Amino acid sequence: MENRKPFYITTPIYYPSDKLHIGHTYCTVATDTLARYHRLKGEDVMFLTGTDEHGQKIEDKAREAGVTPKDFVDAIVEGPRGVKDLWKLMNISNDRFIRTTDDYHVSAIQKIFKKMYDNGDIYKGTYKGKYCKPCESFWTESQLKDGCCPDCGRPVLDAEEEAYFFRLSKYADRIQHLLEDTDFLQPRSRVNEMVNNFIKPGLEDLCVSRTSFSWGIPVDFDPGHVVYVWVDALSNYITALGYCNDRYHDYEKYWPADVHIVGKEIVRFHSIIWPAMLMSLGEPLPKRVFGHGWLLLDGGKMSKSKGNVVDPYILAEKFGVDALRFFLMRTFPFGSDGNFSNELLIQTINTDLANDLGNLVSRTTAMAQKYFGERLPAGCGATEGEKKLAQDSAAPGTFAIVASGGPKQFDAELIALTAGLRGRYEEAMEQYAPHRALEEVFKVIQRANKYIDENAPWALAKDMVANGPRLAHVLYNLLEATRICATLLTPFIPDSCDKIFAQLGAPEGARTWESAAVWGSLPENAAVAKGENLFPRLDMDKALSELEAAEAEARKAALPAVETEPQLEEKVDFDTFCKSDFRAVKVKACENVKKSEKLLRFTLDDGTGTDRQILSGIAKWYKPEALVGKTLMAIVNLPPRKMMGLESNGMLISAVHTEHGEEQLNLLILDDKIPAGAKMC
Ligand code: ME8
Repeated sequence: MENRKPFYITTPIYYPSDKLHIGHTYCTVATDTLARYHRLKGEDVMFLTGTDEHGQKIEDKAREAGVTPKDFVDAIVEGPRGVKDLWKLMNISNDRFIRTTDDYHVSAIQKIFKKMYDNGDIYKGTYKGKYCKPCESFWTESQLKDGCCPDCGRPVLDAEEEAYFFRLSKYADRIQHLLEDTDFLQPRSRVNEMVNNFIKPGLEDLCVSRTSFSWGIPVDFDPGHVVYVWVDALSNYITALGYCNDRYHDYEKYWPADVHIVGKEIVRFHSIIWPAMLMSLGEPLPKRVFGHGWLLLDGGKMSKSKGNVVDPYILAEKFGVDALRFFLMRTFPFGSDGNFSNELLIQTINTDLANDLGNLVSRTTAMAQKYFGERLPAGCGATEGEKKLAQDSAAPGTFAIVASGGPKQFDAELIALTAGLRGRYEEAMEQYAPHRALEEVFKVIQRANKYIDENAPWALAKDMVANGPRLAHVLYNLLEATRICATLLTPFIPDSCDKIFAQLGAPEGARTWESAAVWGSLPENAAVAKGENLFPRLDMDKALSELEAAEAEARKAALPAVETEPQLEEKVDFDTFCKSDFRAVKVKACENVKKSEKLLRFTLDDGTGTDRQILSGIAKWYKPEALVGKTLMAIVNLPPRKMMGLESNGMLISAVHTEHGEEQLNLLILDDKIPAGAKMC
């Protein structure tokens, strides 16, 4: 289709130093919802996401894991349950995926760096200052908060090395104007933060190369330097369209971006450094940067190092992808922080999806089928008067005044509210407030449920001769209101809306943006088919405990399969070793020690002719009766010890290791042909 308006939208490119969590999922689902909304409106959308794969942190992590940095990131990006798998699972509709290790991006960055160097905006100097490794950020002394990184609060390192600098200071005035006098940065509250914290104290030139590590894009005219990871990362938005490379060819079509969606802690990079780089390159600036809030857990930011991340795989597998997508968009106002909790998730599913939306769809389709079979009778659809009322009510802000009392008023109220929905929804979506758009949709859904109660179709159905036409009209109105809500919910819960459309019998033409503003677009004779229950109600306690079990299982699976204690460095001389008397012993009797959960009491034949008693804390791993008759290994010259009032003379030898975080113990069981008392040496 020619002449469609291009719309270019991006997420940040994710840093694959660990698996992604629900916070990353939030950001990508929000961007996906906006991208789908623009597609619904008929725009020619380019939706970009990807991964930002260079930098010291990844180099360090790869070294710890004993693999190359490229193998390390490959596993997290392409591997099972990695970044790409997660976006597939979450039904993310990105048109392109960039990896900053892609060849075309690497060579484009070298050209971009050289361009800025050639035009005098990059020069060589010495970097002295502070560096936060986890954030890959340089800071000046004055920017630190209590001596630590102002973003993550962690300690910073002293850094001094030869480096290239970008003349950020040169662009300070233009950037201040961009932030203060235009709509470039949203929400507006983020502008003051940028201007007061970064621009007013004096914008310093930015260090844009490093020599102390090598996992980055080399500066091709000065080997030994790698390009600062943020210069490399930010440029993804244009290299992925073909800027300075031949891999893609749609820079002219899509640039400047309509919006970069980013988290609040990286607004600084997107609203100060990125525009300055583009000014230096002589390229147009993105039209907008939107800084969303964080999902918090117990009031703090989720992070792998704090061990408080929420795994989106577990939630999506347990509750369904659409339920999770919906929860993220419905619950947290997009520009602010929000507290994540499993209770809130379950509650939202029950209230909005099961009670409100699910009930509306299932009650409406079930009644249509029960009273009329597959299709409503002819003449049940929108009247000319209702169509006119809908048109009059469609303009945002207007709401028709309707006749007082009775079925006509119920109809008019439902129709007027639904007809104005698209306008109110659009206004919210254009302001990056998907939560408000959903609020509007749910007002209609709730009104439609009330309309069922007001009209009591089950009572009308008692006299089909007298009430049949009225009943059919009521059901048509309900199908029609549901259709419009489902159309506008498509960007949020695409798969569920497809199922709703199938149940309503809505043809393609009645699923469009245009038809969402036209009351009566559903054909009267649509084939209604009651389907599966889309959102079953959850039992809070049961769902929570199942979730906890799944999370515990996943935590366990993430632990190393087998761990053993490191070997001791300290040497023991031979004579000392020989002082330990290890003997084969045969188990004559074995029983649990009363009142102890841990101890087993062994009666052993040690070859001396006198029984030996040893107590051993291994009840967790062995049933006493299973050990009788076995030949074990014991050290027999330890001083006696009392446990639970019983004397233990020696210690049984066992092998100990950790498996998925749990200690495992195996007694050393010897061949039965070894006689009791045989010395071990
Ligand atoms: O910042 N709640 O990557 P990243 C909401 N590579 N959003 C969250 C979040 C949370 N708890 N945790 C993370 C980077 N995010 C850079 C971007 S772009 C040129 C380079 C968001 O993987 C975070 O705010 O650390 C950011 O927008 C995104 O996830 C990627 O974070």
